[in-house]
Amino acid sequence: MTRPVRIIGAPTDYGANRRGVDMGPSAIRYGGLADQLADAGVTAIDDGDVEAPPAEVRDPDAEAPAEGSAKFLRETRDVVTSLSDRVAETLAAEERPLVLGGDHSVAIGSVTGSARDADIGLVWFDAHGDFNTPATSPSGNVHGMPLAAVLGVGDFADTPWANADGLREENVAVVGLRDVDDVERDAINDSDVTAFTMSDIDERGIDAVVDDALEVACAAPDGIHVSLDLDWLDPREAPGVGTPVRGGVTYREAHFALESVARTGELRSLELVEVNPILDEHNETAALATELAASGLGKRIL
Ligand code: Z70
Ligand code: MN
Ligand code: MN
Ligand code: MN
Repeated sequence: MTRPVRIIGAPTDYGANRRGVDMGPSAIRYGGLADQLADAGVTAIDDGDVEAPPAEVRDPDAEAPAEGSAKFLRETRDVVTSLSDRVAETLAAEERPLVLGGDHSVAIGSVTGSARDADIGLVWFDAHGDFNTPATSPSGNVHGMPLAAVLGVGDFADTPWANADGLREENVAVVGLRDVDDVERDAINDSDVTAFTMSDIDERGIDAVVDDALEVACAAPDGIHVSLDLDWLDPREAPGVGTPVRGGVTYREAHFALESVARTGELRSLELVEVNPILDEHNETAALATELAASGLGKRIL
């Protein structure tokens, strides 16, 4: 199954405190995405970006959540709603969406679009749990909430535009955790999501952990969405991210994980988020994102 890939940019940092991740889609394209995909033998069509006005011209509190804090909620809803449509249309055309963020709140659009009229699995590679809700968030930053949002956790149960129809907690795996808030930890443990920390990877190795994560996700019948937050990697490999956290996976471990994704033959949609060109060194994090996409999309060495 070598479906053509449709690239869809979502240049936002509404979810991330104006840190520069809105320039991610440009940096990833400039970092050699087209060449990497061609090398991987993938036919790619670039669909441009969804519309996302700069944060400066918007009011972060134009729409307040029922309880707690969620900044730029109105803007986030507008962006993820159009992204969700584009992802669903891409899949309906038998193409494979490759979404470029943007902060991780864009995953609400990617996942809801991918899980429209389909029962999908989800693998979430991230240093963070992204399992806060407006009521539990310490920051009000929506990029700390997208996984809870698509699963309808807490107040998100009453936020229809954020919930993914064809996604069950039983088919979700999170890999690489090392920075989780206390309340968030309880919520993850109370859920049916399968979560692996960096300590699990230290103990069992990347192969065993990624195999388990893929088994959880691939149990869903209609393929998997892979959401790759570049802060999953160690900041030595990926310095250009919104929130660097020491102790992440290595270059080799990351490639191995994405190669394992490709080997399942179940990849339905992919996204690369939280690339921050302002904090990057010579665009190396963006270039690494393009390499990892190629691995996930089946680039062969021999
Ligand atoms: C913290 C919060 C965070 C990045 C998610 C951090 C969230 N748990 N940071 N993704 N890059 O504010 O919710
Ligand atoms: Mn994230
Ligand atoms: Mn993260
Ligand atoms: Mn294996």
